Amino acid sequence: MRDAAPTTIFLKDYTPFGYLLDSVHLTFDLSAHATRVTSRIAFRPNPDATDRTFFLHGEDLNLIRASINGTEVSPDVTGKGLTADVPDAPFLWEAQVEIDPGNNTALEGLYMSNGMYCTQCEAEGFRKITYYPDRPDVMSTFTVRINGDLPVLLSNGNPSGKGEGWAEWTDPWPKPAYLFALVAGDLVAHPDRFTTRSGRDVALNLWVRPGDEGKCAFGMEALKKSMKWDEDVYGREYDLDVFNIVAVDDFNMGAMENKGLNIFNSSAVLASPETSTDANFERIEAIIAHEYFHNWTGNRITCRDWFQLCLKEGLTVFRDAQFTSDMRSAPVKRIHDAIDLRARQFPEDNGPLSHPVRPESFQEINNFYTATVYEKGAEVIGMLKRLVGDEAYAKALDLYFDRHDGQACTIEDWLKVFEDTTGRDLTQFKRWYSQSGTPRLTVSEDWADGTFTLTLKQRTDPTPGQAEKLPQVIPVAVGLLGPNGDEVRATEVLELTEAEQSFQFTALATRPTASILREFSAPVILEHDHSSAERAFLLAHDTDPFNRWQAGRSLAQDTLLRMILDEATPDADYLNGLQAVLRDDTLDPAYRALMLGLPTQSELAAALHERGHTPDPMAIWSAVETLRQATAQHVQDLLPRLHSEALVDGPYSPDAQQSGKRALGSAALALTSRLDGGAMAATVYANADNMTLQLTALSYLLRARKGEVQLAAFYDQWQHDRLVMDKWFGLQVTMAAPEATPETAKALTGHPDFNWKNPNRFRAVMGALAMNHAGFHQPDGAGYSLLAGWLIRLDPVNPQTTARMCSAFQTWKRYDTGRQDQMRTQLSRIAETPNLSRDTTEMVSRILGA
Ligand code: 0A1
Ligand code: ZN
Repeated sequence: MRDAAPTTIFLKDYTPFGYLLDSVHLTFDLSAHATRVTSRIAFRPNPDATDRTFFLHGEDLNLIRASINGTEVSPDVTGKGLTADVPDAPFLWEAQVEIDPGNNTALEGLYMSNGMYCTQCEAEGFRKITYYPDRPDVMSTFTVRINGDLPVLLSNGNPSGKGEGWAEWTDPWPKPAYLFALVAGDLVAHPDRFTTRSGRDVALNLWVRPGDEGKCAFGMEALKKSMKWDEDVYGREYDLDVFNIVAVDDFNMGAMENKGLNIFNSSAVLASPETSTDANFERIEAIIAHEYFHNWTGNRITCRDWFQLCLKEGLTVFRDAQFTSDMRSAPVKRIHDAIDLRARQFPEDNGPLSHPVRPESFQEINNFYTATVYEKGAEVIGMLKRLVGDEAYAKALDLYFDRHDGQACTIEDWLKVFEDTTGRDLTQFKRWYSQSGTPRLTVSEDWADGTFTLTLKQRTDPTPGQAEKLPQVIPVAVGLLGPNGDEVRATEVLELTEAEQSFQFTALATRPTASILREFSAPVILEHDHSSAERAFLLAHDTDPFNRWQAGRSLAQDTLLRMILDEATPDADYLNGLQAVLRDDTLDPAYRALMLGLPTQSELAAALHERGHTPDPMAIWSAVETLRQATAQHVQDLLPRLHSEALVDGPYSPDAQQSGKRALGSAALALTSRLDGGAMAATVYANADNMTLQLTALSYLLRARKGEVQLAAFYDQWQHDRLVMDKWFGLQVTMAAPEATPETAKALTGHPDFNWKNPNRFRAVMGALAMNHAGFHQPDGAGYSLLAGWLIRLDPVNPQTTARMCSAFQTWKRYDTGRQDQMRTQLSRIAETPNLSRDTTEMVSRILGA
């Protein structure tokens, strides 16, 4: 229910909890609508705290009884928790509450999914399970007894007893409540084992619903690789006798790192070649790694408070990115990450939802699991590593694990280990954590007497709550190329610390071409007005694979902007440069496939807006279509060769090499379909023996406005498989013509399989609608009102997913007044809905700038 006045929580107000917890015992008597949770908690006064108020969080709980040292008490209970008078000495708190997991559609706390009990406690879900100091700096060991007549009963830690209808689990590692988990259901295990480097034999299990056993092998392999990698690269070993992963169909996010019992959205763990695409496999490998790596960065060392969320998330994303680079291709991973950052984090950081990597206030913490905290948080760590060097980074991490194991920490603790290791003062670097907005880096060049001068300027536009910005420390990796493409200066890292700074390169024979921000060394917007010829030169010669790709991307963006603004025709430098790259079969197929990508339509809208133009989504869409058509014609002769290079020998494998070939094949098929009206795509579809091929072929058929027969056949073939059906729903909206997009999405919401209470299915349709730029922004506002109507309907059922999806409107001020008015109307319609959740209220009011 909506609070009368939503309260804002501030970082500066942090105070420790008045009590320490020596142990927690929980007993669950499971029942769909009347689960009893009995807690026994040993408290003692915290000598480091001044405030001894005994307040326990609790929401949607029915308190049955409570006692202190065996004497019944009657605490003051509100909708937020309870307070009680307690002794000024150690005491035992006992309480029993009743909860209703069967009606918990918000998927936070204890809830049910297909008859299975499961939990989600991050960030503040444990308070929906029992009364507790539900904050990450309160840590304790847990013993959990589960009574229930289901075959599989799981919780954190190691099993410590079981019998008919019950099981007990003991977690020896003190943890905050957000890492608590319980699962009970009719599940089957995909078992395996792992021996740690110091000889601990760990039983691994991936628990799934009967019928999903065939989709476990890949996830399990990814887990074992992650365990080994964390030992090899970070020296971190696993610390329990069992590691359980459970797949659940109803889940708000990707997955959750609960100690010893990770819970995964089934879309983030279940995979088979027939049902999953290469991209699904890659994502699963990364998420398994991410959750596993949290065991050290998040669980053994956790966050003092939720403002420090980036302490665990930025670092863990950085670690999972390193893992993916090691398992697959480092340049390809870096390019993917840059694409993702620009698509998701830049719009956030340059709009009404902009916030620092470490926010300073919030109303609902669930709204801060953002691209800024996660992805920009990881970029900040990458910059730190680049600035101090690999060796110092490794030493600092060893010190971090040594010094802070078992603690709940802050960003100050994190930076201090780097200061202590390197002697560097990180005061200015710390602005990356407090200052929001994407810095813009402008470059100007000068050449005289064998000296090449680069002048770098930085500026960050004002963001909500931050009018004035100070210069940040920006590591700018630069290399110089000679006229025939040789590297005349290898990559070096320039440290930009001032608003403006010049760097000189002397003793050069001829004027070089500068390759700036190599490897995307900082999460900034680079404004370097290179000519088309210079970009084409870098596209042909840059020795840094990231910047070579970037040169092509910039050429593409330049030509698209000219096509949109000046009705120019596609640029020959771009088309010829691309052709040369495609022809170069020494280049990794995955890399060549990336070269064929274009900036997203939303990115183009942002670029137009930044240049003072009002983006017209339909004009952007047609420019992209025209450029695609021109590209297809221009590289037509090369397509047969690309198709044959993309052929894969032997059985399907989702590894980097094969999936790179398929990515190139798919990019070539996209172009071919523009020339043959989908004939080849129809053949590929008919012969496809894996989901990657099946889905790409189907998508190009749909784009060619063919494929109705295949779409129906696909439904018949996969109707039984919920994850594949999510693809079926999403693809139709993604591939619809702009004018038909809202209607297509609307029709799908009437489909009997549109189970809108399932977050994956809801996102399949509504997420695809929001992502179809020209379709969502149809001038009649049909996309806006459709999405808003569904968000209003979902809010009382699942506030978290509703609030996250409001971000579809975050760019509303970029567009023309007609569209702005329509979006404002829809946002106000949401805002004015009676009893709107705290989550959605906060999001909508931030987006409106209220
Ligand atoms: N910590 C998890 C993500 C996660 C966050 C919040 C959730 O519910 C509000 C669920 C999962 C991770 O980083 O993987
Ligand atoms: Zn995480």
